Amino acid sequence: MRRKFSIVGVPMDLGQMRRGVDMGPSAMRYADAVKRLDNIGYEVEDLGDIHVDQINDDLNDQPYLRNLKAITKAALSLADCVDSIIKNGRFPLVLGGDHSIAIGTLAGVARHFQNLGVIWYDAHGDLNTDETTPSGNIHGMPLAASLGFGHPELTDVGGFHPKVKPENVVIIGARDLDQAERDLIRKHSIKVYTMHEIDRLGMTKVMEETIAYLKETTDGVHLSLDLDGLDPHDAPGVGTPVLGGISYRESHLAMEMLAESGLITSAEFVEVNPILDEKNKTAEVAVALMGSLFGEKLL
Ligand code: HAR
Ligand code: MN
Ligand code: MN
Ligand code: MN
Repeated sequence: MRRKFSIVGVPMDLGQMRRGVDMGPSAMRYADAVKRLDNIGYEVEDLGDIHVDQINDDLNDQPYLRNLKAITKAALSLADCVDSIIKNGRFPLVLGGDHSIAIGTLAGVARHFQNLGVIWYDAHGDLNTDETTPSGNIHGMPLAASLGFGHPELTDVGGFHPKVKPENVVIIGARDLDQAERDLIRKHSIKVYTMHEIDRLGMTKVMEETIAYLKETTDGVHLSLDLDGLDPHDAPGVGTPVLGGISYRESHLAMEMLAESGLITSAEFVEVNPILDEKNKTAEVAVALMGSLFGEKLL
């Protein structure tokens, strides 16, 4: 793993309807994200936040793609930022913001890999398009967009698509999938560990299989960790909580196994909403998981 980190925040809340998730980057900084990595022994720089327009003026024009313009504009800035972080030989760590930001992160990361792997740690598939979305919220679309499915303004951020191939994606923690998302998963044989497989196999086996699967064919792996992948008891500060999620300890185990694998080449932590949180608990959980992901040991 690269030894030098660059942190960038994306104060984005336009991909969904609940305000406050734009304060996620501040909440994770307040929970000492920088110090956590510094203590492990990395050189860390905090680049501050990407600019996000604070207007919702396309709300009524685009009911199936709310705030499309502001979201794609921020995605392009983020892609350029992530691109230059990697060019500088550093590890990009992106703090969200709602999950729509992954479109920009992956647009930046994918310029550097022929066969990028993606671990999508989430209660949701985020595999909707403007034609299937039940909500019009773009945070339900970023994985589809990165696979090249959906509106061209989302799929072609950065000027190319797809950013990732279906066979290089692993979804972990899914428990709230729309029918069109299920159809897309089957059609493209995307590997998914739903809560059923996590219960049945245990997180150790799930991560062993995930790591072995991605190791085969990928030349880099991006971790996109939506805090709602965790159970709402452990991560209450999220806009779309779903009961029956991955526990705090299982999540640490997953991160520790990823650290051991040395596979992860970029990461983002998204959907932390401090307004909905209990005393910044969810941001603290996110930062604790960063600790494990980047090699912190208990002993
Ligand atoms: N599938 C639903 C939709 O498309 C809900 C998506 C909620 N997404 C997130 N990100 N919180 O995972 O609107
Ligand atoms: Mn706002
Ligand atoms: Mn998500
Ligand atoms: Mn989610």
